[in-house]
Amino acid sequence: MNRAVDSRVLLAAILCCGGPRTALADFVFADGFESPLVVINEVESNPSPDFVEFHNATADWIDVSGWTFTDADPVTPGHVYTFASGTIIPAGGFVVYYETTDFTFGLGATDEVHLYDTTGRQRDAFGWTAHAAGVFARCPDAGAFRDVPTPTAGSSNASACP
Ligand SMILES: [Ca+2]
Ligand SMILES: [Ca+2]
Repeated sequence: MNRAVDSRVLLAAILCCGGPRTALADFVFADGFESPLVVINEVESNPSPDFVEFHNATADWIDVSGWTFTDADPVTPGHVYTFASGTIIPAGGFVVYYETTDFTFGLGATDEVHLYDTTGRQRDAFGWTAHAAGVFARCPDAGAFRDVPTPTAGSSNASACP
C-alpha cells in the first residue's frame, strides 16, 4: 500500500478543508527526489518526558537545520521547536527530542505533531485521540503507526514492532 501523498494534493486539501489539523491521521509527504523524506517515526505522549523521534528514510544524509515541529497548538508561544543549526540525520538514521530537555511544550492525550522544513512546507504530521498504551511507533520504520509496548527513542523501531 502506497501511503505517500504529493504535497500538491495536500495543499489542495488544505485549501479545501481547513488544513491537516482537521484530520487526526497519519500523513506521509513524498514529492520527489529534490524533497527529502524525513518522517515522524515515534511519539511518546505519556508518561513524561514526552519525546518525538524523526527518521531519515532515504539513502542520503539530510540537513534538517532550521526545520521545526509543533503540536496541535502552534500559535501558543513556545510551541514551536526549531532543529539546531548543524543537525544532520544520516541515511536511515534517527534524531530524538525530549520534552523539557529540548522542547518546552508537552504532548497531550489528544494532540498532534507537525513537521516543517525551512521553507515552511509541511513534511509529515501525526495525530492521536488517546495516549498509546505503550508508545506510537511506525512499524517498520517509516511505515504505519502502531501502539507498541517498548519505546526505542533514537534507534530503529524494529525491535519493538510485532
Ligand atoms: Ca506511553
Ligand atoms: Ca525508535
